[in-house]
Amino acid sequence: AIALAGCSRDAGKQVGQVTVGFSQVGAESEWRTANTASVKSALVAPGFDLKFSDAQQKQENQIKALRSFIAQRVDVIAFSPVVESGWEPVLREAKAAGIPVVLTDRAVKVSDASLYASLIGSDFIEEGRKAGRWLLQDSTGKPGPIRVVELQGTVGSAPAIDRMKGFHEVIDTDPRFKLVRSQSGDFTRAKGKEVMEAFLKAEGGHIDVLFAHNDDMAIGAIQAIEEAGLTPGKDIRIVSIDGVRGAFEAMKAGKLNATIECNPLFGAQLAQLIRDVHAGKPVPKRIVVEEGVFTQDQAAAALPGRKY
Ligand code: GZL
Repeated sequence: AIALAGCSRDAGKQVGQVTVGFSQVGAESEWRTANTASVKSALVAPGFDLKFSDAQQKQENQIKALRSFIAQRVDVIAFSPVVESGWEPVLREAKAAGIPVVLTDRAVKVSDASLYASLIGSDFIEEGRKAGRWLLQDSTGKPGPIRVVELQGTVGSAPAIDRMKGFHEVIDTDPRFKLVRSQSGDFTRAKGKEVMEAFLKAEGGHIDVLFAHNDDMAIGAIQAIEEAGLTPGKDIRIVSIDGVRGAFEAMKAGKLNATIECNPLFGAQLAQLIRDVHAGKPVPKRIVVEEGVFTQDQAAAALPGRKY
């Protein structure tokens, strides 16, 4: 019995402990950092043995991590797919190895939905709609044309595809809005600033609104707008998504007009989902995280209570 207890598969693993392999997108934004903290606080805990990997926003690193988790024969694999496509082969390998997969935050495009047990995360199309509805409401009484530039998230990622879809579903109904530029800033402050600089050079002072798929790109763009001698939040109204602390600080300073909350703090829900999947219990295919909308006038009061 003693020899068996020491065998390689379960060395150091307590009875009843769930070994989880988690592949995170990277550390590209404040949102991602908060999400990692939430996942780790829930899974670096009794009952779990967490193997965590950061992919630096590269799909090949995520696929390598998933293959490593399969080789280590973890009990459950969880990951936030950096892009929607290209996952079928490795997900089939996980299925063949009998290892259930949980998607967190972002979706995948696969022909066989049985390749993953559940997706827990936000409804990005609705987040895009909320940004569009805020812009419509904030443009009441304003004449056209209202010239809009858009900083897209990571090319091919579910949030970038869906936020764009939801935003345009709403504003394309109003002929005053003209989308003059739309390009990816890869969800980072640095790239957001760089692309906004290019937009400003190309469009001069003829930009009325910036829609950024996340707050980090909006914060980078705010720097570019100021360096161009314009006033963010006034000369160019800005709406972005995530609701991170930096966005509340920018709104408090009058430089950002609204942020659509995208809640990263689903670690505890994920832990319960993983327990249920491991126990073979039926789980919902889609778990949507609840979230709100925050505007400039609410920022100062809301800031102290923000958890990320
Ligand atoms: C959204 C998440 C996005 C955030 C970005 O759930 O996938 O990735 O909006 C992050 O800040 O980089």
